[in-house]
Amino acid sequence: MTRAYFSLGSNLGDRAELLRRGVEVVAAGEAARWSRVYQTEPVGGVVQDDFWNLVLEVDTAATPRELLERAHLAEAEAQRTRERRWGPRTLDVDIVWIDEVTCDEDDLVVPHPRMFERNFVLVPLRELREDLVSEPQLARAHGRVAVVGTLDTLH
Ligand code: PH2
Ligand code: MG
Ligand code: MG
Repeated sequence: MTRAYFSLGSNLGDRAELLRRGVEVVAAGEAARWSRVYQTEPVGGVVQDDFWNLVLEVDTAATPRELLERAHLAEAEAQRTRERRWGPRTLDVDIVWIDEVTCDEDDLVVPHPRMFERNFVLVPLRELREDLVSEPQLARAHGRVAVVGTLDTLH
């Protein structure tokens, strides 16, 4: 068993519903908890609507590759199309951290190589795991983020 952390983001369609369904698919019945939902400034230079982002924690018996498959399944179910890198999307699911695990493969790099640059990852992650994100790391990260509510109450 290990503990894995996913960043989920949406800026196209019914963001609350897409995030709720994404959490369900990625958790796949395993014990899970998740941060509040944040409205976040798009990172990456493409002009687009703000995202809603959260971080999901799953206590899992799955391998990193099985977790990546779950992430892809959740994105496919959200009918995500990949028109452009860093552009608008119905649902993006990235593995950001797995306790005691590092991976360096073409399609799976853990910890996520850009997580420490991004407030939309660090701020919700810190809600769940203060020990993983230090004050100086937070101070160096970029992008406006603001709480919009909890997944259970948002529409
Ligand atoms: N995802 C990206 C690119 N930029 N910006 C925000 N605020 N939130 C995201 O989830 C996000 C992004 C690529 O996956
Ligand atoms: Mg991403
Ligand atoms: Mg992704």
